[in-house]
Amino acid sequence: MQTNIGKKAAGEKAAGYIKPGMTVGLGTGSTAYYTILRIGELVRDGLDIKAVATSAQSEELAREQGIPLIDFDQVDSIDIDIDGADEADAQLQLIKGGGGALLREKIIAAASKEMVVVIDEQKLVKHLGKFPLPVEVATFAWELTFRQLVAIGAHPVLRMKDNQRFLTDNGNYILDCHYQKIHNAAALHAQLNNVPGVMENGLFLHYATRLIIGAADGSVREIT
Ligand code: DER
Repeated sequence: MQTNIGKKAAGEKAAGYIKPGMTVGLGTGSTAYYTILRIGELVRDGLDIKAVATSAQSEELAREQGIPLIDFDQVDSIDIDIDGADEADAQLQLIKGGGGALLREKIIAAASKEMVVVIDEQKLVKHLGKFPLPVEVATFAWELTFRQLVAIGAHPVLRMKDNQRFLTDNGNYILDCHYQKIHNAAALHAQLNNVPGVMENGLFLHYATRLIIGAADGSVREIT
């Protein structure tokens, strides 16, 4: 994978907020990838943490890096969750799910005291919505859920991968919803999650506490 300097800079910077003894949420995607690699270095240098992963992909990477993973029945609370995003605005509202991990990511984010989001500068937007909003739906009667989403103006498209219907780690489908511009994210979040068959949507509105933005020259800036 070609190194994205901005993603690497942001991902590595986020690892600096981890303190000994913390329970850490490991995000998913090509930016959180750099965070997990950096955490692996810190663990090998003696950093004492425990972690939970937001996807099978991140779990595998964490194991490869020697990061101690724990089961959720051992988790009292998560001190810091570090994850990527597909779009972020200056109010720290996010669209996530480009990697298909949104349901697990939101469960972890909601249980975390802090959520540090790491992005390349191109993902910082004035208005959410240009990136299609991922919506995770049950496979049962997904066509009916699809039609319900059409009826509320979501412009859904079933996500495919290698000419197959994409399946999330949870065995669900993703419908990517093309809004172009989202005017009232809170209202849309409620409307989508009110549709029977919808498991979760990729709007993360009240979780992020810090946004780390990496630039192509390797510099980073933060919004809190
Ligand atoms: O699926 C997700 O929400 C991931 O965090 C992902 O979309 C983030 O994107 P990245 O691969 O550009 O970091």
